[in-house]
Amino acid sequence: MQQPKRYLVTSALPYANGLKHVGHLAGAYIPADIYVRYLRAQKREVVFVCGSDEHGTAIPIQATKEGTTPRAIIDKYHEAMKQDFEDLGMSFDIYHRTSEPLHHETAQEFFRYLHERGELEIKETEQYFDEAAKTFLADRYIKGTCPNCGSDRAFGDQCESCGRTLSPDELINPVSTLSGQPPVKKKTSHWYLPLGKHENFLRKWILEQHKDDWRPTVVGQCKSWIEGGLQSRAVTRDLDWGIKVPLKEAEGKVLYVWFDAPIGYISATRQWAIENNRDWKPYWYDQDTKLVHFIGKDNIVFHCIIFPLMLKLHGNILPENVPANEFLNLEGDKMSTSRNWKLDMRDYINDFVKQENGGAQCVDMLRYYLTQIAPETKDSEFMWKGFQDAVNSELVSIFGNFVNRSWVLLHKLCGGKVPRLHEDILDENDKNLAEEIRNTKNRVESLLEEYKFREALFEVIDLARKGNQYMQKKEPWIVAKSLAENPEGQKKIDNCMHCCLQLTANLAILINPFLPHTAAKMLYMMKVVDKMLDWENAGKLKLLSVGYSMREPQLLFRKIEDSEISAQIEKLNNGLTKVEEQTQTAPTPAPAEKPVKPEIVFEDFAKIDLKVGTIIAAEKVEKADKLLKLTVDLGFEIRTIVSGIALHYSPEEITGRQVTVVTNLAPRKMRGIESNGMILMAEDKAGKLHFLRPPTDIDPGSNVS
Ligand code: B3M
Ligand code: ZN
Repeated sequence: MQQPKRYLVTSALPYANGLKHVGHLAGAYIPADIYVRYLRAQKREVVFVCGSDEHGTAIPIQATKEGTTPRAIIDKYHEAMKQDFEDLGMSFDIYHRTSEPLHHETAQEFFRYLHERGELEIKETEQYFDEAAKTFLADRYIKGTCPNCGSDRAFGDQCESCGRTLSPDELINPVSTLSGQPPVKKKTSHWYLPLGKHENFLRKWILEQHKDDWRPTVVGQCKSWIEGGLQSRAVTRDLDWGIKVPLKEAEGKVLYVWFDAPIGYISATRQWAIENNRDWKPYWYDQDTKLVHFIGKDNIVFHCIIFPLMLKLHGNILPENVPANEFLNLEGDKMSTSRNWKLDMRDYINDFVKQENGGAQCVDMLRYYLTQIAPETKDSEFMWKGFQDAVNSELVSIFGNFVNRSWVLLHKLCGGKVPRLHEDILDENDKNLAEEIRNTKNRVESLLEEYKFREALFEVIDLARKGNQYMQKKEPWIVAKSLAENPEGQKKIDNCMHCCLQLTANLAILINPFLPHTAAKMLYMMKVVDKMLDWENAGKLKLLSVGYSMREPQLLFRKIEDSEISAQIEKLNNGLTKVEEQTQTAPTPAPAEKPVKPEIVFEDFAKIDLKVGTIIAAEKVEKADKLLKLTVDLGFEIRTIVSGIALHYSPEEITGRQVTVVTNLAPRKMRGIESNGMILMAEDKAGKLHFLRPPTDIDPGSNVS
């Protein structure tokens, strides 16, 4: 695609049913914000929209939990989320909400259009109905026993213990959560989007046209959906919270939340246009618009298959890219609201940003760490210690240190004014530095255009690192000591400081999309206006004029103390125990067996051959949703091992991982595949399986004993 005329960038609309955590922030918000800030610095025309998703069963369920009305819930969490995003520097052009009349109209018009053109199917099905409460039951309102793990805490859409996606019909002994009674089946009609009918379009558009420019994880998920057979999807529900289906014959029915929510991007654009006296239509109809959706991986199907199909049938443009992120874990475990194992944006704001030594620098510290660990290609891990390291040994010791040293030395050795450059004595180091600045600009630019934010940020920090190395080679403070004997030395000092300052100005431009508050502070110290941050200035070496005076230096970042980290870890663990104690009263299937198996002698143990192996390939086993077929490198040979971990890991995320293998187990056939060994796994309380592996990679084939 040539340069588009305009950009429309969206971040997933968060459900207004609770505060959002930093995993959400890292997935759909910070990357979008970086991208948009970069586009704005490029002077491209861009609108960045987001807003609260205020429909769906999640809302009335939360209302019941809090003993209030759905309306009160959405008002409360809409305001809270909006504030949190603002506090963390998200620069939406509009943060809208799907409860607005404009959105209701937009979504109803959309539905009517598809309906009138015959793009929707009507089907009669039997669905669970609660006779006491006189209402059809949404999947979430039905509880029962999980057919997969036996937990009695499974819902009609998903099992909370093993995570398996369910349909209400799969539940054993279903009961309604409203009345506690077993529901009955009753006939009802719904409108369906026939995905199967459009398989050719979807295949072509995703698996051919976008197979190279979309992230492999995104294309992979779409592929398995398409290959799995595209079923028609109901776009209406029997529910009283939501947008009314705009048809007489649809009394008591609302649009399915996943039908209306993405249309929220359109209504947000419309609202933005009203407020800014602009035309919204080109953003949704003009092929010159580049539409990019930033989301988390759990929303891929909706943004890559269902919504694009809706857009196509409605005559709109399609997204150019959907850079979805994988998940962010916290301290070695999945983030979870129900278990309270999470870090809410609000908690970080209160504990860091709003503290006396906090402020904007703490916002940038979080933005930095979340970008550095962004789960772009696989799940990643938020570790408090990692946060501290990133801040103290990168932001403070590399970036902050370079900027600060440049400033301090400028005041000490050059009277606080930009010294001139003496071309006659420029040396290799000076020239290399100039070259590095230009190259970094180009690299950061192409990485950002490819949505590789992690790598782009690394390049910026690396440039600061090179600045430090340059200064270390030049040692202007040593030259200054012998100025009395060697007055020519001042020229060397001038050159060094001149180059360092031009580098500092470049660093401000390059860091701006990632850490906007830091860039602003640097501008203040340089006494220059915002205009300097225009992207076209990056790579230039005459950004600061000779003789220009600078302010006294200020530190860009503070250090994170050990005590702050241990306090956070303690808080996390305390929060977790509380919730686990509460849930212990619920009858969970207790482990019946004794914790330890009968005693064996050493010789028994020694019979088992354990070795470290590396998974070099993995794929799903057909018609067996628990099994993965693994190809494992054992150093001395390559083996096929079938392992029952498919519900816990995707093939992509485990390829390349080291594992412990029982290598002398007799071969066993599973689903027609011969398995030659077994992978050791540990199971945690929640039933999640974890690999046992060396802390860092070692040679495959190494013995384990
Ligand atoms: N509210 C789901 C979520 O927050 C949903 C996204 C809608 S984006 C149009 O994960
Ligand atoms: Zn289960």
